[in-house]
Amino acid sequence: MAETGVGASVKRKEDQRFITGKGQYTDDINRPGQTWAVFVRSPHAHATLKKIDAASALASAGCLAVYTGADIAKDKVGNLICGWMIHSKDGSPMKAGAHPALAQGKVRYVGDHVAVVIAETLAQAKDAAEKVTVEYDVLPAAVDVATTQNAGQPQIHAEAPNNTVYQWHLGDKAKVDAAFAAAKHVTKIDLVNNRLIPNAIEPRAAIGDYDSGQESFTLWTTSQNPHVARLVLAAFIGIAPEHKLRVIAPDVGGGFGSKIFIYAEETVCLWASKKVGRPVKWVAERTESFLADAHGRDHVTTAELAVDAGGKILALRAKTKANLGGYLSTFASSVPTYLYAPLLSGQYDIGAIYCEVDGVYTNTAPVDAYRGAGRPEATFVVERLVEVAARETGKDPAEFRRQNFIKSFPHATPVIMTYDAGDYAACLDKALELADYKGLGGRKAASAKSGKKRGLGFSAYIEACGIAPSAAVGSLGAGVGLWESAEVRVNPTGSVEVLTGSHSHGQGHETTFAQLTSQRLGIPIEQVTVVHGDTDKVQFGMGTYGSRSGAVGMSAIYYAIDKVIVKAKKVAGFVLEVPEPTVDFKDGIFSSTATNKTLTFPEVALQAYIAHKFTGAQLEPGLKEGAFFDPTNFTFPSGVHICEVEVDPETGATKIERWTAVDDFGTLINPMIVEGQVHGGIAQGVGQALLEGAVYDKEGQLLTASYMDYCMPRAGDLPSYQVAMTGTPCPSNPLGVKGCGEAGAIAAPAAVINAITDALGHEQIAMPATPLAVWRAAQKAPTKMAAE
Ligand code: MCN
Repeated sequence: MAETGVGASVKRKEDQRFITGKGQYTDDINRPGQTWAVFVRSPHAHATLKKIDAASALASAGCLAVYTGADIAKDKVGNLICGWMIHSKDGSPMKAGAHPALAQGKVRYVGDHVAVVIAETLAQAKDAAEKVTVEYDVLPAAVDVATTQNAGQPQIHAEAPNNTVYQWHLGDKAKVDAAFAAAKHVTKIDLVNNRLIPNAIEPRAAIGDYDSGQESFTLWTTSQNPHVARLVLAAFIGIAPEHKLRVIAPDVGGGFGSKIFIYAEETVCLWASKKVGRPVKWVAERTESFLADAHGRDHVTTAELAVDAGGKILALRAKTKANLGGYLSTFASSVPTYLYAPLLSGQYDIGAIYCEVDGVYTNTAPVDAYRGAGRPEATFVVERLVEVAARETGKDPAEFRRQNFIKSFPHATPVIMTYDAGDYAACLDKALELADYKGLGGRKAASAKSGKKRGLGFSAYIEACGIAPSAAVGSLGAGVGLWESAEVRVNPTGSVEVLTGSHSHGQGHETTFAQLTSQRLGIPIEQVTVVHGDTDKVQFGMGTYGSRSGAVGMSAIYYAIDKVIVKAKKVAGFVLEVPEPTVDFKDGIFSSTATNKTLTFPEVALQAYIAHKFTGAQLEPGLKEGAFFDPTNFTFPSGVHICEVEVDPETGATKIERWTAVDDFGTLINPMIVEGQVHGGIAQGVGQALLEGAVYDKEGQLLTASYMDYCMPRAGDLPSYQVAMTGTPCPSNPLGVKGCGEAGAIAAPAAVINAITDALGHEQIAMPATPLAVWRAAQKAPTKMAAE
């Protein structure tokens, strides 16, 4: 059992079907009588819709219908929602404009949904879509997050004057101002956290299918949280009551946040399937994904750090403008507020923190959570500030960090977080050793001999994940609870189905959840199947994001298993004819001090269903239990990543020579899967730091709408990572698990930029540090640093 239980690097069960082409993705599913949807999208960033003429489209071969915003308004289809209420510092609620699934009156970004064309085949739908004539009155566009609030800028939503959705703040301004006034040294930096476009391997897709006999709908969709999709589509958008709507998210090829949200396309496919009386399928083409998937990041920030004469950090303040795009996506408002500012204490004991965030509309695609969601932005602010402050005050960056680390737990920060457990110095020590920090000087000298510049950058990140507890997020404005549910169904022969409200789309849940279950029930891992992603099978669930499935989802399974064991012991007591309190269960065997007989788990399962050894009055037959788990706190994974680069000042090329990651994810269920999560996260963080960046021109045209223009990291851009773990168990869940799914993406950007600026000798470089940007920066004279 040990080789498949908790702590074992079991190969992923699900990979057999994925690597043999047996996965079932939404695009693999086809329904009898299926039709195809193609969306007519706005070519303008900001325009009034004057007239939509669908006559020639409707006359074209195979075209069945063309629907516009007027049709969904007539059918009273509700608007798409943003489920997190943010209040401005003056107490007023955020100012959000309507977000219809098909544009009404106005379009607000290139790619906005103007009409949907439904035809017999995809080719016919595309042909017909080209024949829809739309008359636009083109308006000037507000595109730049830094200036969209300025007087004279185009107004995107009448409800949000100056394009300002909220002016939010967190922390004690007066205390921070006083600390800055008393500081010996103040470090000030301006940062841009570049806009990213999620690129899951599988583009989004949806099939809406209305069954007139049952008066019910089924939606197959690429979702990370099918129950939340059903709830929103039922309760807010009003497609159908929940019991008449089944949402199935089958195999999903990655999401990274972009598939949390409830988008226009799935809403329209569902609604249209009833109108045309046939299933309606839509599959995004890659350029549609670039244009209309929710983007990530896009902050402009000024940040300052106050330090005393002894090198102690006194205070931090930050002012951020966060781009929310042309409409508020499902969780957009929470990302630059409660997922960002509460992490501005980093791993440091900082007495006072104050952060102001303006959430603003622009004529760009909606911006929402993308791997890390707010926490990479916070880490970038903190770790750039700390690095620059160390350099400016002549301190070794590692020792400056160590001096300011939080050293005892629990620790309440000034920004509403209570860190539960950690050992930051342990991660730093291990990382310094693995990265051969002492040998850096020699390696720098060797690089210099060949005309190259070598630099090393730290990122000592912290994140709050395992996103829950319901009461806490509720008090901060969330519209939903963030617990998780599980059901453990034991079959009469002792095999087990685990139904979970989490959703796996690359994270290996079918393996790690089975590891826990097989170990605790003492049955082979092959006897466990994990079921997820279907609202008709799983009772309810909040889905996967915020690295919550291990800490919250698996904990619900843990407690459901507890209940199964309690019941199974009762069954065993009857079968062994011993008092139930004497029954012990260990490694799959039921025993009792009152008898020398034993029973295996499958034997007890069978007896639970046969029910011959007890009466119905004594015990309910069967063996199936469920649990909802709501933790008492977030989990706080942390770690130290060290990136070492060599920059060629002649070409601007940056080569990552070494990457050391030492992370604390508490108890590890499957170290191999965890390491894989770290690898993937670092790759995304390196992508942000060196290569990726969405670019809109002044008119709001997305210039980076294909892989020709938007550069994803490839294997050759990445080093071989050196990954190690420390482990302080998380006290707020029974497994001691902390989330690992976003850590790499949170840590990496600051490590890369700290390394490049170390190599260049000045701080003047923004992300993405492309060869052109680095070459330009390399032409600037290095700043004389205090340490020199
Ligand atoms: N795990 C473990 N031991 C721990 C912590 C986690 O063995 N101490 C395991 C878990 O059981 C799970 C995996 O590691 O199999 C990731 O767990 P967790 O950190 O809880 O994250 P989630 O499963 O909730 O996944 C969400 C997270 C997020 S928020 C993004 S974004 C992301 C990520 O996972 N998107 C991904 N990793 C991704 N990986 C892939 N392949 N595709 C995505 O879209």
